[in-house]
Amino acid sequence: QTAAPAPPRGAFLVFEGADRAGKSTQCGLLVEHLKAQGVPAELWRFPDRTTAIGKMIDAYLTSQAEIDDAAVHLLFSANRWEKSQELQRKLAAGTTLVVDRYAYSGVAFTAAKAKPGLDRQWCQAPDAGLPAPDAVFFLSLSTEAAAARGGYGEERYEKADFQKKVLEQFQSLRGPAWRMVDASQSVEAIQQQLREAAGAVVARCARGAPLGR
Ligand code: T5A
Ligand code: NA
Repeated sequence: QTAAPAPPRGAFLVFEGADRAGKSTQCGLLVEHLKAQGVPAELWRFPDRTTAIGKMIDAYLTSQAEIDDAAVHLLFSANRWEKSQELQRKLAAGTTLVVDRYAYSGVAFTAAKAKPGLDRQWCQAPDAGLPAPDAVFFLSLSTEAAAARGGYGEERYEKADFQKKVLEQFQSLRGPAWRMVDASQSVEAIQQQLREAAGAVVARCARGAPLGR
């Protein structure tokens, strides 16, 4: 007996990359393109700073609050869990979600702190069981090129030496769903590649594809 085919659904598209690689720029353009093509699509981001947990994370990132490294790691993960039911409902209803950062940022940024007790395995544990993206578009940009984009901002992690460590962590998180994108190209050239790659994933999910964990 064969299992029933998976029903059609929206695609779960994640964007990752170091700070200033152009994730938010590309996510915004991709959502507008998908909508113009008649594909129901929404822009999401993590951290989602609008929730109670997200407000604590925002205070931490803007240095208005000090939070223990392990505790803030769990808050970032909890921020994904508190959105995961809604995320699955949206996908099941046929909406494609373009998501600016996800659990890979969570692991890479905490593991890059290289603190005892915060190794990669510990960092990955709280996110185990979350919905898995259908594709992870990794915008790849050197720390030097990123810093040249108007310089890093004022937030906690926006320092070149730390960003290098984050990039090393991201490298070791690469999996089969990852698509590496050269983010040193023009905004338009990157967007063109993303539209083609994302279109194929959206079409596959619309034909019915099980959502991973
Ligand atoms: N974090 C996050 C954790 O520690 N744990 C977690 O679990 C999660 C989810 C969140 C911080 O929290 C950390 C990671 C982060 O440090 P955020 O809100 O996602 O940060 O970060 P932002 O500061 O909003 O965004 P980034 O710094 O990551 O920038 P983007 O989105 O990659 O880049 P973007 O699109 O804003 O562009 C940056 C600049 O470059 C220009 C843009 O105009 C802009 O000025 N630009 C280009 N210039 C030339 N060529 C191109 N192709 C360009 N594309 C964009
Ligand atoms: Na951003």
